[in-house]
Order: sequence, then structure tokens, then C-alpha cells
Amino acid sequence: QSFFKPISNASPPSITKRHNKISVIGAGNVGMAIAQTILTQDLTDELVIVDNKPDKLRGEMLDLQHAAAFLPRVKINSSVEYSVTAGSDLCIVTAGARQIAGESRLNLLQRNLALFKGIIPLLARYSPETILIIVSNPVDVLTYIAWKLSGFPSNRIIGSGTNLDSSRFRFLIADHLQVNAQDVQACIVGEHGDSSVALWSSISVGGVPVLSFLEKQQIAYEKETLENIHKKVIDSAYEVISLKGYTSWAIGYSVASLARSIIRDQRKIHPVSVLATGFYGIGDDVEVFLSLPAQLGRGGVLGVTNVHMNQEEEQRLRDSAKTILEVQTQLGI
Ligand code: 6V0
Repeated sequence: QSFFKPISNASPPSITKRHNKISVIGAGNVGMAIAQTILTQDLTDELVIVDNKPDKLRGEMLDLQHAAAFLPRVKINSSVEYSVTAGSDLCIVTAGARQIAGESRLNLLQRNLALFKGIIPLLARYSPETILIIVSNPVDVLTYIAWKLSGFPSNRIIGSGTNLDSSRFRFLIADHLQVNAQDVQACIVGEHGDSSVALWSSISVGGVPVLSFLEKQQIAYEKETLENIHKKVIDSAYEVISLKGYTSWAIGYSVASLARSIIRDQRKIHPVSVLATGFYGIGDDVEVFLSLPAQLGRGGVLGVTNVHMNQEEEQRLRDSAKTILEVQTQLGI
């Protein structure tokens, strides 16, 4: 018995709009911030959350479902079983051990490697056409591991990488210059972590290249001031974690922006972790994921922008690649 009585002479409803499904693995602080940002931004028709703690998972699902009256209509589902993710367009992996105050991202790796072996092959089996976004830390190495475990082509494996670092960078520059962060084009590439590389030579505000502007106007700027801003970006995560125990809101918005570019085929450029083989002097035989300015769309990674880097920046990027590779070697992967 349906609540509605059809009007006379009506044909059965035909659904022509493409149905989107996004799965978020890990219902912790980061996974839930991503889930709720995706919901408020109306990016999907179906949202699935998976975690291995059934009570917490059900509590989080109900809490989101209870907001139905204030949100676009989205089917929200959850389970500890991966079959619930079947047919996902996008799977976002946040499950993992949490970084504790003072702990480097690389220390987290051993714990998260074992966990990924139990997650990625199942996601690949239930959604063979999905695009994977890896958020768990250390994100670059785990993105590489996800690539290997899934057997997917590299364009369907993305690490959230320095998308968040770049947002923190733009915020700090905007704050320094008293402008809107959305008018600041600035990018951090390389490892999401201590060896990340700030691309100072290509920063512009409202289309005006900042460093050459300062040089032309003969305004002195200290290299140290620039280094300090970058250092603040690196310290940001540690600071937030030491103050509130975890980071959530900024990573939520950051990953939702990636989901939007992919699901809505926005073809926007994001600094995210992609297979960097052959780019910027990284060898053709080197298998490493790190952040480069990549164009994202419905096909995943559509390409990498040929952004200008000076020699020092290119060298730092290669050093960053080396840092990540060393960890992969230590792990024997
Ligand atoms: P959290 O709040 O401890 O959440 C982790 C969740 O994963 C918990 O709910 C666990 O129950 C769940 N989980 C653990 N094992 C499994 C499993 N086998 N299957 C399913 N679920 C499981 O941590 P938080 O949400 O704060 O952080 C999650 C991850 O994101 C960590 O690795 C962080 O370091 C990483 N971050 C990455 C960022 C980035 O920019 N890439 C930014 C912030 C955090």
C-alpha cells in the first residue's frame, strides 16, 4: 500500500539521472567530517559508511539520518560488511590508527599496512570500477599500497595528499597579506608531511605573481619569512592534534572538494597524491605516489599540470620522493 495514489493515466516513473554512490571507510573523526561535508554539499544520492565498530557505526549512521529533514534526500546506509559498498563510484578510505600527539606520520605505517590488506581488496572486489581516495596516514605510502592491493589503473587511485596542506598554506598567505584565501593561488607538492615542498616561485594573488611583484617593487622580503610560513603549514596538523586531539573539519572540506571534482566531473586542479613516475625528474622506473597538481574528473586523475618549478623546488621534490621511497624500501614493498 503506497502512501500516494497515482494520478490517472500516469506512466511509471523513469529515473534518468545517474545515481551516484559514495562509500566512506572509517567512521572516526575524519571519516564523519568527510561524510557530513559530502551530505551538506549534495554530492551523492547514496552514502555508505563502513567501520569495524558496529555500535559506533550505527550511532553515527542514525545521527546523520536524523538530519534528513534538513538535508537533500540521500540514502544513508552502514555496515561492518563490505558488500554494502557494492557498486560505489567513489570509495574514501579513512580507516586507520590515529596519529597521536608528537607521533610522525611514518610511524603509523606498520599499523595501517595490515589494516589495508583487509580493506582494499574487498573494496576492489565489490566496486571494480570505483575510484579510490586514500586519506589514512602516511597517505602517500598508503596510496601506493592501495594501488598495489587493488590492481586498479593509476588514474583511479588518489591520495588526499597536500590538498589540505595547500589550503593551510593559502590561509596563512591570505592572512599575512590580508586578502581572501580563494584569491591566493599557491600550491604545496611532494610528501604530505615533513618533506613537503612549497612552490613559492609560482604563487600569485588575483593573478599577480607575488615574488616577481615584490622584486619589481624592490620590496625586500626575507627568505626566512617564507620558510616560516611553510614551517607553520607543516606544524599545523601537530598543533591542532595537540590542542583538540585530532583534525577533522579542514580535512572534511578538503576531501569533499576532491569528491565534487570527481563526481561532478569539474576537471579542477588539486594538489593530490598521484603516481609520480616520470614527472619533474623522478625516474621512469620509480614507483612513488606524491602530490602534484593534478586535474580531477569523472575518470579520476585526468593529467598532471606542468607547473613552473625552479631548480631548488625540483630538487626538493625529488628529495621528498626519496623520503617516501626509503619508507617503502624499509617495509619491503
Ligand atoms: P579515528 O577517529 O581513530 O578513526 C579511525 C576509524 O577507523 C575508527 O572509527 C576505527 O574504528 C576505524 N577502523 C579501524 N580499523 C578498521 C578496519 N579494519 N575497518 C574499518 N574501520 C576501521 O581517526 P581519525 O578519523 O582522526 O583519522 C583517520 C586517519 O586519517 C588517520 O590515519 C589520520 O592520520 C588520517 N588523517 C589524514 C589526513 C590527511 O590530510 N591525509 C588528515 C587528517 C587525518
